[in-house]
Amino acid sequence: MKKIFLPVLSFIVFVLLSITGCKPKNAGDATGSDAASRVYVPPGKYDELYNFVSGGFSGQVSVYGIPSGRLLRVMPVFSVDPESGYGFSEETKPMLNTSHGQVPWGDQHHLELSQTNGEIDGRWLFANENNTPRIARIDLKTFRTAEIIEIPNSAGNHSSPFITENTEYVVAGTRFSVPMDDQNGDVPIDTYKKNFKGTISFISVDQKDGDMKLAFQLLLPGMDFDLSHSGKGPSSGWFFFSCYNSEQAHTLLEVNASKRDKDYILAVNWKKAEEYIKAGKGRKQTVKYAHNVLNESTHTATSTMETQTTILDVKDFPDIVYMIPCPKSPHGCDVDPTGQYIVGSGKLAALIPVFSFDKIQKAIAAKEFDGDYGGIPVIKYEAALHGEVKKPGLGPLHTEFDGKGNAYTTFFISSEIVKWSLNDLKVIDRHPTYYSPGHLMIPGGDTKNPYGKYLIAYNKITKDRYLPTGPELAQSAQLFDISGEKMKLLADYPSIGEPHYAQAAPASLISKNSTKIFKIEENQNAFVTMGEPKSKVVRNGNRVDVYMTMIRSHFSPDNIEGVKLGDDVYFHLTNLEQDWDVPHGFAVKGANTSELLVMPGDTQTLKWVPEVAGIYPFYCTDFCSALHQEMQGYLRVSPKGSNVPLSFSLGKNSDATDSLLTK
Ligand code: K7E
Ligand code: CUA
Repeated sequence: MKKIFLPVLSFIVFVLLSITGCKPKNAGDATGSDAASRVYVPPGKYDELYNFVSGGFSGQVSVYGIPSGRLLRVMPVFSVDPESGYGFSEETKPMLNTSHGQVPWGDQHHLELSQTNGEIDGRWLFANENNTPRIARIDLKTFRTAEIIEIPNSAGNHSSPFITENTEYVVAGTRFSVPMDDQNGDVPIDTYKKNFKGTISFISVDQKDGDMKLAFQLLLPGMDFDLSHSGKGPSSGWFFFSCYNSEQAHTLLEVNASKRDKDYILAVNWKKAEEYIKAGKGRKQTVKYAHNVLNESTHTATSTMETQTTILDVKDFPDIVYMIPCPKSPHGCDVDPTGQYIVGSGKLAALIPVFSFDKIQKAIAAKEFDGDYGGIPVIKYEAALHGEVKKPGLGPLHTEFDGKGNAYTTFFISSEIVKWSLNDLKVIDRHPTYYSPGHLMIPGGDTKNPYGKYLIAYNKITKDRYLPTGPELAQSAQLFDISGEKMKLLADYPSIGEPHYAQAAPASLISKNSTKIFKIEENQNAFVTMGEPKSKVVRNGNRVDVYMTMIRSHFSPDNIEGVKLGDDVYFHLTNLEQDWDVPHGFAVKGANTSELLVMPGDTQTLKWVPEVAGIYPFYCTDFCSALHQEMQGYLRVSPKGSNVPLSFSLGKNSDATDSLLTK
């Protein structure tokens, strides 16, 4: 035991030391001379591409323009957003419901744009959440989170949400193996090998409205699934997942899951699995997971607790999955645009293996196996191998493609991007990154048709790239020009949270569908106020509903009396504007929630429970007009049992008392 332990440990120490010593020389002036003009987007002009970037531990997704690197928006997805009221308003609270109750935060790593025939189609953006396993669908008409589905039998939903060529499925592989949800999970941790299982979930996507459904799950031996990509072209109908911890360790994984020379890439024949499901195979399992959907017409999300999943134990269906040995602790698992080559990036490997789909198929047909792993046939490494990229760099993590036969891989430890040829597997170019890149992204770089002009590296370490901001620094993206033989660094820009994977698409694909306003006459929110004359305040027991409108530059009503302690007050704000870019905000003193930012034609509701009698001002938070500062009002709260009648008004300016000013 000790023999293995020490060399592995010293290698890891070396790796860790390398991480802190990774600053390349001449970090200051690595850009080409025309870099400024290449990224300059003049005032009033649009960027060429939308870049959607995962927010990591911020739980959100940000949108940048490329090539300028300008931040266009942060879209709230898995974390509450006090700026918009997402997760605080009654309409959006259900989006963050889970089987564990309301979860206000998420860890968001990977994004996938929807595809048709293996190309980006600009309809939806899918996002994963690791910690409380979930997948979100963002509607690219509104840039709003439209749906979130929780995934049962999973923990650390990392290998997710990778999609098939026609967005038939979004997949989700569990990082942590765990006891299945319908089993007693109260087991000793050292029974990992017996009780802990891995799963891969296939979530189907309705092609019309995008609605997600947990179609089926594959049950696999306990280990960690890390990343994945679907096949395309010849490998259509297949999916590839990197797996580490084939050692099945449950403690000190940095050592104990780094022992074997090779872990695996799991090849999944999902078409076959789908056939079994259609034939009624698989075990129905009772589970509990939330499915949250935003209704476009009511502007209101609902959360449904689903109770069933269908599990295919791959032991019983041996022609669904195969293991391909892959050195060593693979992270990225990337499929080239032709669908022929599968690239595994072993974090601790000194080479990059490239597998050939044709060879994998031949090996399966000829049963060129090297035993099995938990009942899954292991294809002989050489039989599946197209070839190895020798001495590419240290710590390969992720690979994307330019559609011209080249691959680009990030190297975390040697802090560089390496361009190599898929054809002869020779290194063509290398360029330092500042510092330690994780993912990289070429627009469309994981599709059949990459837009191979730019490459963006998302770096894990920022250090001295920007003005210091104390101990906490923004993470850093770096834009490269990859149109020529050599990569050229064009720009650095900070990013939000911790970016992992990203996607990008030509701007025209998305901007043409972008919603400008919600049509007020189509607003079917249960608490909409269709015009100022309909505004009102209604008491029902201790519930007070305020049907309030917003328009430049007042609320209606703006004076409310007769609310009492013990009441629950619901402010239903309808923004009556029908112009692009005229939101109004709403904030009331002492609210324990957030503001609401209400878009034109939208209705949003804030629940507020007053705790002390008195006068509570409310006001518009968004500078909406020259008289924005006049957009305000008062709410009077009286003690419990008071006989102040419920009343509301707008523009009644008579005075019950003499003003001090006129005395
Ligand atoms: Cu950051 Cu894709 Cu979570 Cu690699 S993962 S870096
Ligand atoms: Cu409405 Cu400011």
